[in-house]
Amino acid sequence: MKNKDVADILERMGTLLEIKGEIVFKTRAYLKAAETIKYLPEDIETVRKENRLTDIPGIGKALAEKIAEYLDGGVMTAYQELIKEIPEGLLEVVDIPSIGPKKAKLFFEHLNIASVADLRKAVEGEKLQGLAGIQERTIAKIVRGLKIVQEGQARMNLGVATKVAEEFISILRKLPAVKEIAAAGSLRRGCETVRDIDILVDSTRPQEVMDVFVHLPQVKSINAHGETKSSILTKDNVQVDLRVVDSNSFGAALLYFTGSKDFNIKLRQIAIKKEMLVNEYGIFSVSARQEKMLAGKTERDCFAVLGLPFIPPEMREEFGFGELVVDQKIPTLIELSDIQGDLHVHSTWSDGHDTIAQMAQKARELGYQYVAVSDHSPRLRVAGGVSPEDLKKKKKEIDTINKKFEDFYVLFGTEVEIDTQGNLDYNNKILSEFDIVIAAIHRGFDQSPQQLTKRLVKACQNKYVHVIAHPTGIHIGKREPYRFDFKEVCAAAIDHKVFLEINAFPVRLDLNGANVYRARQYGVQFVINTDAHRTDHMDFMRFGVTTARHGWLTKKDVLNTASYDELMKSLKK
Ligand code: DGT
Ligand code: CA
Repeated sequence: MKNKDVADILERMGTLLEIKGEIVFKTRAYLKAAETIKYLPEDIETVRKENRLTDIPGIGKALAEKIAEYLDGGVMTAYQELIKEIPEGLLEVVDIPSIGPKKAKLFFEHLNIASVADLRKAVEGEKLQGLAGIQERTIAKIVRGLKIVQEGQARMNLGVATKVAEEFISILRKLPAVKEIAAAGSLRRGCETVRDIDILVDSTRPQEVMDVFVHLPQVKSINAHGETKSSILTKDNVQVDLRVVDSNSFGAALLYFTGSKDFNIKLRQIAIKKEMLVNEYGIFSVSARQEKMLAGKTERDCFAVLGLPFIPPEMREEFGFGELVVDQKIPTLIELSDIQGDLHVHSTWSDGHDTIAQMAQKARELGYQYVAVSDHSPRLRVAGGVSPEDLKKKKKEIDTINKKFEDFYVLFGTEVEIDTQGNLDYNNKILSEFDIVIAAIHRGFDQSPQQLTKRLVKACQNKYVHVIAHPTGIHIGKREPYRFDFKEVCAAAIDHKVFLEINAFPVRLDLNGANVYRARQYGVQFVINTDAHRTDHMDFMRFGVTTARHGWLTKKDVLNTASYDELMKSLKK
């Protein structure tokens, strides 16, 4: 399946043409075609073989020829010609927050900056100063952008990490030599970002497992190839470490390599008091003259000999440890199957790809009782916000769809803009007509923490607002969270019965686990939403649930675990 490769090269082409300064009409065509092919439900190579490329929406004769050339011979002449003129390195330059195609072009033409490394050097050598339209403020933003990207490249989001790990695990699991296999590390703990992937295997034939692992087609380079530990880099530069242990130590190793480091330290302290020793091979008694192994086969056994209940991996963070020690009761954490609906999805009424009917169909396939189609408001023009006139038509469409179902409900929602003063983009009369109102900030991130706090608090005070979406505004690897008084916003949310969102979209995961944990301690209630812009995105719910678990949430902390009737009661303020 070459769909992703074709989509990638078309997207790169579109972006390079943007940098070159081509007309929007032309660049858009490439970007749109890339998006279409990325989500094409069939194999692009089959489409090519059957000469149906021009049947794909948005693909004309010229584009089809380029795609065919690429599929048949592995090169696209037009792309090769273009990168002679506009270096490929600029694709990474435009990915730096606050740098768009125009600035990339300016830097390239005037300073010959053709890569992120060039840009970094130019910034350090103060070469950007004095360029037309580039002020000190802009340079400061670029410096910050470079830093975010560097950190983002060092850590991938939970969605990417899960995909890579599951791919390796599903292949290795099939080997006869593998008895058990599991991911460990930050991924298993449900952290929103992951530096590298740790996989653990139970086997008595480690060499066999290692040989298969390091020679998989996904592997770009081998960092280490040992008897019980190997480490590779995938073609997408993700580091995957594989360790093999035997059955007697599998539980102890899983416990050890799941971490967190802080959690391991606390466990060792508990063990010392009981005259025990904990390491990746097992738990040992050190009181007798001879060391005796007490547990190691399963994690549960290890916890038990330490006198502890089983602590779910998501709860093994430093931030929760105080509570764990004081009160040994482990809450029953929320599960994906507890979720009864998604309250923040978009449709073609704003910037979504799919219709309300298609989103509803997907929600039904997921076994949900309800979905709220919460499109943007007009001020977010880039996202095609819905005008007050169109809201009436949208509502009618929802009513018609709802007539078809007896046990499923589409809610009339909105993701309304909180403007720079904290006012909402629809008036109260309009807001009162929605089933659910989600308020969100999409601009003015640079305001003072006081002003940002004021905006969020004011939104909570509006009696029609039910939810604050992606409360910190983070975009993993692209944008830092905006600064505001978290505690004050939590207090306002509690006072006005507003739910804080755990946005499950992998580049957001906002609130993250640590913030959820904090907000929960204050007494906040939550909702887990995908912010889906197409049906496939609704599958991201699992990452939101993992994040909720990482913040210790139970079913009752989360609005959308409620049945439809309970939900509607909760939404009546
Ligand atoms: P990451 O990869 O930065 O997202 O986070 P982790 O937690 O996956 O960290 P990693 O991959 O360095 O190590 C995996 C686990 O192995 C870690 O959570 C705890 C354990 N571990 C690694 N090194 C040490 C160590 O020096 N001491 C202790 N106690 N545990 C360690
Ligand atoms: Ca790791």
